[in-house]
Amino acid sequence: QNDDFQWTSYLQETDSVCAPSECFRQSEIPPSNDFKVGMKLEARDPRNISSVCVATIIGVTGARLRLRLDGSDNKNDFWRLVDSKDIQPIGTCEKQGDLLQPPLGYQMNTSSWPMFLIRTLSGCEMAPATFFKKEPPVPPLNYFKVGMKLEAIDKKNPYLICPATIGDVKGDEIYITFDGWGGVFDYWCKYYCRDIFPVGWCRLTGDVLQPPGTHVPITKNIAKTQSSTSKETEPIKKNIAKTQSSSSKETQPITKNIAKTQSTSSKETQPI
Ligand code: MLY
Repeated sequence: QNDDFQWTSYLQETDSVCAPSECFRQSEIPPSNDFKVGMKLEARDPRNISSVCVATIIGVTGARLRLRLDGSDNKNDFWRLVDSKDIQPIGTCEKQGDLLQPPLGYQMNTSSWPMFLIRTLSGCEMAPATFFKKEPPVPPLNYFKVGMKLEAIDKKNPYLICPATIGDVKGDEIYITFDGWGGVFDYWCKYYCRDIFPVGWCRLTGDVLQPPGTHVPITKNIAKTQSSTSKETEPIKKNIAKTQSSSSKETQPITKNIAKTQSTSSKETQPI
């Protein structure tokens, strides 16, 4: 998997560094994903965040779940990490004295909801409580610096995780820029956003990492470029990077944070 893109050679080619794991609101050892397609759980409705709804797992990718709200259409699927606070076992709502809500865009008459709920839950396979992991804490400070590399979800195509660069830092906000895509997909987010990951995340979780875009030339370390007055944004020919990266299976750790992760435990280890 990801045979056509390797961070190690890419970081060398771009003369850049990865954002250390301390920057992220992610477990240093990614959580295991034990969920199975078809299982049901409770999920916050992304289009109406005050509602908790029933969701079915439509797909499993890396440490993420592809979810569809029961009673909704197939055009509004969303993805959540197994340690997201937006998901919980079936029964959690009831225990708290709350009611499960129909999703925004519930396709039938609202009066049919109570019966729909009974039917959708009857005999369903409920995701066991042990599969849900605790959300990691917010890092105490915004440690991101302009030019650092990371893996980030493309919010316009949220199933995609892509190589990205910190383009700007302002207070507790960071600007995520997608390598090779010319700015169209870039966005601001909080430094503790759950949609961004350290370099190596996809390799560790088994999720798919997209290759950089080919729409604009990849530039070298933007921190360096910004600090000097001269234009030294030498474009990197993508095919060169490809040729180099495909020549060998990489066994060497990419960065300090990944090295740490790899040496402490295997992928199967469950965080607390
Ligand atoms: N079909 C879309 C996909 C773009 C994805 C861009 N991400 C990876 C930054 C398009 O080509 O517009």
